[in-house]
Amino acid sequence: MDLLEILEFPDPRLRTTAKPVKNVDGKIADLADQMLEAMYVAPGIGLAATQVNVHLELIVVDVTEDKDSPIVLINPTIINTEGELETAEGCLSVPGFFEPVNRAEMITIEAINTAGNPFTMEASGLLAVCIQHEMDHLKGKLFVDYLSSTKRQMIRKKLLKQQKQR
Ligand code: K2U
Ligand code: ZN
Repeated sequence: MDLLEILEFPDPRLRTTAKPVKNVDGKIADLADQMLEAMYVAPGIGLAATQVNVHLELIVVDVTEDKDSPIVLINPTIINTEGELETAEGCLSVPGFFEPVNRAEMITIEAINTAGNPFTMEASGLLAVCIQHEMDHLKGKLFVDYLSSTKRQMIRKKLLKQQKQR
């Protein structure tokens, strides 16, 4: 099966608010597998369904060096945050740009796994940053929204120019 296509800023579809997954079935599990494949190939360490133009609350992450620890989060909610951490963030939907963004250093998340079972997990450091970044995607939010309008417009203009040259 072909790789899922990743939408690029300023595609308006990236601004769509995802809907909760009502029924965790084989189709959702297959979509998660396809998203993991697209993420590893990109390469990236996270991907939200919004980025592949599927507007459901589903994200996949794998921040490990060996790329052998995928986490699938369905209908994720953050129930606790602690601390603050600034990291240079990139995004597969904003290729070639990395800018500092402040996020919570530690988060506690409730979600559902692909077996349909609810679970709670804690994440800190890069994993916490990645999950918060992906959860922003589900709200139609991009890391460029944390930048000045001047910087965001500069990135928008450069990406539009690149897209037109394809
Ligand atoms: O949502 C995405 O586009 C995936 C991001 C996730 C991410 C962004 C910022 C900070 C951590 C994770 C991509 O993986 S960005 C590319 C990348 C690759 C390796 C390490 C960090 C960022
Ligand atoms: Zn992103």
